[in-house]
Amino acid sequence: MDALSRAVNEAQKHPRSLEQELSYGTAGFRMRAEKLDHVLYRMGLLSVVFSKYKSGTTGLMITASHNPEEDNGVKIVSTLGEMMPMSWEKYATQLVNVSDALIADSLKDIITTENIDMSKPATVMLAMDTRPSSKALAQAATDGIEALGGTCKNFGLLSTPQLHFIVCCENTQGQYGQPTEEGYYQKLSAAFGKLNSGGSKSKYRPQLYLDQANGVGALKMKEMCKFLGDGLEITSVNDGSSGKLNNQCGADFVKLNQMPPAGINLEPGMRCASFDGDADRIVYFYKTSGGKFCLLDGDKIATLFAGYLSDLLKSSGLKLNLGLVQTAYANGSSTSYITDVMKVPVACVPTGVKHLHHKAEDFDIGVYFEANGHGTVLFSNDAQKAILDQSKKTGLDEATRDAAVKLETVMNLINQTVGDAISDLLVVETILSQRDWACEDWDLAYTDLPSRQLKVKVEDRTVVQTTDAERRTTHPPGLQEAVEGLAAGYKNGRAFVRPSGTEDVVRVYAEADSQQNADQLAYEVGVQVY
Ligand code: NG1
Ligand code: ZN
Repeated sequence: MDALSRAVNEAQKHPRSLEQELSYGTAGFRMRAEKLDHVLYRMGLLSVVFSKYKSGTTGLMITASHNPEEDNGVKIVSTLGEMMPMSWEKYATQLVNVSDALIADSLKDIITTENIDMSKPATVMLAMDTRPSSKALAQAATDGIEALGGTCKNFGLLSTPQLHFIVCCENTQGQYGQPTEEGYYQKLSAAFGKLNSGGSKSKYRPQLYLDQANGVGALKMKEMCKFLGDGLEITSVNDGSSGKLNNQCGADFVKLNQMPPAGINLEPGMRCASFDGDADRIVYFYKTSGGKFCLLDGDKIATLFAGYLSDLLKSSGLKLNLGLVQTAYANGSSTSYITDVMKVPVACVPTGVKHLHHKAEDFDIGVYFEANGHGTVLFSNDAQKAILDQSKKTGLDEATRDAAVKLETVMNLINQTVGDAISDLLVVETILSQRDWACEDWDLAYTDLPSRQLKVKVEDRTVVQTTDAERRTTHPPGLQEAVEGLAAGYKNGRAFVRPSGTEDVVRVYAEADSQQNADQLAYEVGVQVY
């Protein structure tokens, strides 16, 4: 039996019972876990075809990130650890929606269009988060991979960014690191150790309270700590030993509710952070001596990173352009600060890491973050080479060389393949330590405008269509004018509406000069959508 017939045959074990049309969204396919069996089988098939197309090892991650424990999802990772290209999303959508009998036709269509040599070998690296449904879904994916003759390397539980890292290492012959979980800990901990070799501090304390969303990040951070030695003392909260995944905890909960997660009795002087369910997002928070809860979100992390890298660039004598990439959800104060004070170019792109990542590639050093805490830094090949050359150059004065070596080491601490909560945590801690800052010092850069996000359930969210990096709507008629009119009624008022790519809702965002006004504006805009 040829591979395509086997793919159809094996599909009997994973029949498509769902009539609903699915689409490969902001983060792959994501929904209630019980609906996903055939989706995983078919994404197993696609990851093999994609591996043959790329002539390299691809990845398949089973997770629904910050969504409730009952959900699950899948996304395909490309050979350098980046997301599967957007041009392939239509194939994923098509393959998932055809009837069981048409699987071979759908695959043939992709193979012919992309001119794929099916005799090439294919390997897929698979990993999953801690959801109860993940294991069975991993079996469905494995069945798909093997039906098309691919080799499945199942890594079991990993954070999403760990899988991206390992896939990248595998396809770059170890240049990026060793393609194992241990290789990940070794690379990051070695860089962290070099950058944090002691010295007395007056404000920075190497103690962090870490809310791990009861997810896979808890297991992986525990492993990482074994490699870090006593450089950083972490108090684990929501480590999965009793609570439910993402329930009253995690980065999304803290960001949306602007309050500490369950399990942390927040007191002034404590530095805290929250991971999301698959450890690709992180936010920090603390309480002022006056008792106010303060969030240090993705925007604040981005400016911390960009400020530090920009200083290192200046001191190292390197002429590389540094830029920042945000989405419409970035707080208006952050954008003004980056533009007016830091004087760093800033770009705005639609929601979803793939858009941010892509845009960040336009810079020698591109820092990208979503306000919700997903982000990383990309160094172009030329930038990497320039930094390595400078750090090895003889005849430089000590301060210049030191800055170049630091840049090189920070580069090794950053997981460039995708936003990574563990790597980002280690970079934040390094910068705070080197600057000798407490959270309050970091937070001084700018003051967030109060904001509010709302979800509105509508019959058909695709009715809302957007333009200008989702900052304006083009449909339904009149909505944009109404939103602008409402925002104009508030000092510093700004609002926008967009359909979610991961949930069946329309999202409303508003900011204004006071929390009450931001709440009111969000509500008024929400009424327009409803
Ligand atoms: P959607 O549902 O498209 O808004 C959400 C997040 C994104 C991104 C994806 C993937 C917000 C407003 N949106 O997308 O930033 O993280 O999930 O996880 O936070
Ligand atoms: Zn996530």
